[in-house]
Amino acid sequence: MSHPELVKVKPDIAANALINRQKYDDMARRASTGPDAFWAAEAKRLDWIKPPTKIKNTSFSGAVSIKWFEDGVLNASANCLDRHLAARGDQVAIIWEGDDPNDQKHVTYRQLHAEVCRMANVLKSLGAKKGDRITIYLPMIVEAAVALLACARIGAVHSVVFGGFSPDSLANRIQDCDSSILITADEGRRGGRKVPLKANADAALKSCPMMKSVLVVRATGGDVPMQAGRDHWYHEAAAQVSADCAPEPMGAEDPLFILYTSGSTGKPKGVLHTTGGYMVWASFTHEYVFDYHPGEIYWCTADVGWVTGHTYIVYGPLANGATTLMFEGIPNYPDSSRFWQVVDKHKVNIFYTAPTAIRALMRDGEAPVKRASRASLRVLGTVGEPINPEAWLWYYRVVGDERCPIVDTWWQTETGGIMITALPGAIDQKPGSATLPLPGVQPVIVDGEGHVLEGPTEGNLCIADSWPGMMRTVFGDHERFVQTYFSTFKGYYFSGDGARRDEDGYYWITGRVDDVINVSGHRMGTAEVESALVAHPKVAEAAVVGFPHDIKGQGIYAYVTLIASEEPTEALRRELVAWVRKEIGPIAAPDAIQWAPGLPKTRSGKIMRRILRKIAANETSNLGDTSTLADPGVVDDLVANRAA
Ligand code: 6R9
Repeated sequence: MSHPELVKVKPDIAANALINRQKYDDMARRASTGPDAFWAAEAKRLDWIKPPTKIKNTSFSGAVSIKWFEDGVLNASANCLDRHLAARGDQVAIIWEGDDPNDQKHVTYRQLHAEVCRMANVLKSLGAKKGDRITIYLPMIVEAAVALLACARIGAVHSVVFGGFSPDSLANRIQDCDSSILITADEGRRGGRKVPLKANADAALKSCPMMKSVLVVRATGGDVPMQAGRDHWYHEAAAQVSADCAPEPMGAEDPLFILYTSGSTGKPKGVLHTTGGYMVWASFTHEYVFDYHPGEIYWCTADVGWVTGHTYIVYGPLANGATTLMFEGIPNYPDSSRFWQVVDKHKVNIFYTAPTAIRALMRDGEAPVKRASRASLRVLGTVGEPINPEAWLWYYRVVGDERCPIVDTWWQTETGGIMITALPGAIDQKPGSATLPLPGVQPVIVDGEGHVLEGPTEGNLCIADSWPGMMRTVFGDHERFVQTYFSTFKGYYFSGDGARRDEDGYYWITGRVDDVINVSGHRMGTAEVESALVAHPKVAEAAVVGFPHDIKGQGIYAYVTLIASEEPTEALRRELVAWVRKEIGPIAAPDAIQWAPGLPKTRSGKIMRRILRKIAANETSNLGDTSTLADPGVVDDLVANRAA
């Protein structure tokens, strides 16, 4: 599908941006020709207890060893808090916007520092020490950020488990990293409903004998049972300790956190990030990608349970002394104008969200957006999946009034931070393309045999050399780290994504390589077909998978959700097949279209294609684990209404 639009950097934005095109080119050159000098200079954005003298010491072959700034000593929480106190102690660090539009809080750097010290002291009183793993299972409340930073302060390794995960998933993650302290809350709030976190935790802990202490934050005031000796109310414990806690000196390569993420096989992997390189990457990318200027209000709508929340709600913005907004709610509660009401209320300058949210809001039309002025907005971002050009253009035109550049940021839990993205003042945008790599990132496209392809091409997206923010290992299983990321293409980090590079060197992520469909020997990105379907005015959302086909090898099976005012008809089905054929070509025409009132999505909004592939293949007797779906009921409907 060709989209001729090129959205050029606006001169006034370039003039005021931290990075213009000339500076970008210069940085990219210096980062590739002299990484040691480049990253030694960038490391100065942090406060080091002992500055590093060794910068890069990494190998992508053999046993794979990644070390950055290895003789440096620092503390992540001191970088997010203490060093800001003199200049901006009374500046708001966190604006918290509750699920209920009447609930809000403003927390200054000084207040946040005191609260983090208190929680750090409480954790110490429970016996926590450097290197211990602490699991965090919290809703989007200020204490979630406090908990991350309190762990970092005492050198404990946090493992955040998204509040929407089931007791079983929580238990598995606690067991895998052998954590002995859990920080949770009575309940969470989302979209006017309550999430029974403490009850889930109690259920999980039945199979976690290693768990010694549970710290419970009182969030809703709901009545929850407390187990004597094990469970402690946070507010009671915090009242007993001081608001001073010296930050633990940490080696740059000491672990900062573990975050579990799913791969195509096996149980979730504990992605391990360490302190120095991750913090440099978080600060570097947050400042430059969002063109963050002091005093601006920055809002990332992710949940702190995902890597986006770690890097772009907590560590990146706070390392940079920013004001970061934390939102407890959802995009359509109380109604689908909520995001834009919050933007106006708190005068948000930089807004970062997911394509799935944009597409959902698109369904409700422009009116809810136009009810807010959005005059404060300056930069818009997306993350999490490929954004189809239609959603991109809607975001650009309707939300940003064609005023705000869009940064489509490609990255992964494993990469620690953003890797490929436009920069607001430097890189012309193309709707649907993540555009160009950040300085220090060396993407390569590799064919199935591991040959690096040059020029305009398409293949497997790999990274040729290490960058400071990358994961260091899979917790407790370095061999799995090597196998998963470095064995498919020797000497390269393999992302698991496919990508196309165009004649301008721009990257277009085509989706997970495991989702590529091979139709009669032609490779087809599921994202491409979905993008075409979603471009149809009657289609709200679409998910496409391959299914076994006698003649073509694989056929294309499309699940289509129509906009609210449309009814599924045979005529419309034929119209959509013809539409895709026209948009991409005959090989992309779906073999089957199933009307789907809803798609099976994880709570982070990712479509669970594994299930869609099984339904498409008529293997419905064993759909596997559906417990992490936001709404498992969706699956029954899809099974019952398979397209013949
Ligand atoms: C940050 C995050 C990583 C996977 C990644 C890719 C997809 C993320 C994207 C994107 C296209 C973007 N992805 N950002 N695809 N364009 N801008 O989402 O981490 O949850 O680990 O997911 O998400 O497929 O491999 P994570």
